Amino acid sequence: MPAPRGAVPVQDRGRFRRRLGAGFAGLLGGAAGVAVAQLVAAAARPQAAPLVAVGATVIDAAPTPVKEFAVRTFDTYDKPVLLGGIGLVLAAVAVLAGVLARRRPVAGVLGAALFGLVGAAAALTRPAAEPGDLLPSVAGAVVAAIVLHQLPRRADGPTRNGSAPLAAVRTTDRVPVADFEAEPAAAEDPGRTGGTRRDFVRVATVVAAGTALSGAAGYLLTQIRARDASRSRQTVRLPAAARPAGPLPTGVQPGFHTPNAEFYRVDTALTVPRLDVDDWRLRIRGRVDRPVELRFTDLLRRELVERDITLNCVSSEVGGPYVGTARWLGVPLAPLLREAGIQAGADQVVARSAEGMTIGTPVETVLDGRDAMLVVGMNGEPLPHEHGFPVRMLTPGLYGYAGACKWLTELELSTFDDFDAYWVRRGWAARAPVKTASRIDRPAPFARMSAGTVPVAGVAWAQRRGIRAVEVQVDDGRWQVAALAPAPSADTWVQWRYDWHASPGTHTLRVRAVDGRGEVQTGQRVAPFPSGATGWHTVSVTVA
Ligand SMILES: Nc1nc2c(c(=O)[nH]1)N[C@H]1C(S)=C(S)[C@@H](COP(=O)(O)O)O[C@H]1N2
Ligand SMILES: [Mo]
Repeated sequence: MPAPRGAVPVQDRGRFRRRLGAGFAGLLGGAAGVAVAQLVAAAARPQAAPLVAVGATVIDAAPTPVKEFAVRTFDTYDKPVLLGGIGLVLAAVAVLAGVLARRRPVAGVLGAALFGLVGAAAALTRPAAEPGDLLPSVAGAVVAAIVLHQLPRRADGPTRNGSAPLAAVRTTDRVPVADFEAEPAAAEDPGRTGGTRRDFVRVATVVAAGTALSGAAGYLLTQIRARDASRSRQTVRLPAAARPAGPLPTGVQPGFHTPNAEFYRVDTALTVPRLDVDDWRLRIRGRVDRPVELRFTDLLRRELVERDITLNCVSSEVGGPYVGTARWLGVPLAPLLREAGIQAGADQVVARSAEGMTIGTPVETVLDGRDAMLVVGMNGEPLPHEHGFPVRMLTPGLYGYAGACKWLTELELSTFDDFDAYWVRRGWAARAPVKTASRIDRPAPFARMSAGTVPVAGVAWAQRRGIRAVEVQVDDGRWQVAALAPAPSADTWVQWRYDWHASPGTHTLRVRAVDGRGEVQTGQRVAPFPSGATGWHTVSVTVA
């Protein structure tokens, strides 16, 4: 190396800069690959996008405690956090591939191939995968491979043996000491190094522009898809119910129905499945005498019922937010299954969804007279996409993971011995009746208020059994009976209220319910896993 004495720092800095450039080139290659993969997926099948498929695979593979931690820590941001994490790992790998590819372009190709393999493997092993789902990953990998092969070495200028890595560079017998920026040595021959840098910048610019374009096109396609899907939803005209729910009993307070936009959402879907109602089919198969396939219009021709039903999630903590009540319009499920002819021994209905969820419901709960239904309407409109459009299942009295499959596509009559549904495989209870629960909504935790009469209010629920009474305890005092608003049925929550004569100081408010069978809600604190939380909701407040 003809590096002059004393110029070592400059040379080091030059090498660092070349590596920086190569790392940046790697990042660009990764970004280009992802953008192209997303674009191809947006055009073909959104769920086949490598980021989404890898994310979904991570969600499915994550042990239950990790999932719980993620939901607890990040709440509804768990999915963006997951995608962000995957993005960071990807970026790190891309930078590394770029740095290595500066001297060995084949390393860049290998890095890209790895990216493609992981993405394709994830996409192809999704429960609802199709062979074509490997295309987005392959397309992305090819683009990333080309960029990672061509760009990082251009960060380097002419190589040691004098052969220029690109035609535009004039050969020289001198190794550029610093070619990425106008360092002293480079300044001696601005034409040569300028050419190298210019070529790197030119290629990088083209790649960046292509990446941005692909990204924009992918985004646009996604928007168009969403618009088409919402059009499909808008074409739906729901018939009136043969058995409507009727007006709410007088005395029911505002807020009884949870508006669709505020209804909690719990699912494993990284992208909301947006199904087209005309393409939708429901197969009823398995241990039935007459398998059937139904279209959406077939469902609407049947007798529809309308019911107020409270739905809640098993993963909700005591006092947690994953509970809501809606007016559901749907097709009663029991007659539908009976028509298909349930065979002796079948004790589990396995519901499958468009994105591959499986939810197992005891056959007896569908047939015992409760309003188990295939829901098509929610609070007066077609089901929102987030809540399972066009059709979801709903089983009053069971937690959502055991009876409320969204984006429903198949009902298989099976047995609990033969099949473990998604959450059961992850340790959650196979049979999951809702536990009696109550919640204080007012006052808010740690609220400050002045002495006098303070309304304490909230909801209590024990679907199928109903709520007989709600009691409130202040500090360690006697349990006081709260006033209950009427409820349309045992399948909904009940609004309660207790007028508390608050005295100055810090106080603890506690609530418990008594279900329709006279059983008092247990105060024993139990975590949501594996069959639902128990314990009394407690709120501390300060009275001035
Ligand atoms: N396809 C599908 N259906 C699903 C789920 C899911 O992840 N995928 N989650 C279940 C769970 S755990 C609950 S609590 C309810 C929540 O329904 P919601 O999001 O409409 O409130 O949907 C159930 N149905
Ligand atoms: Mo749930």
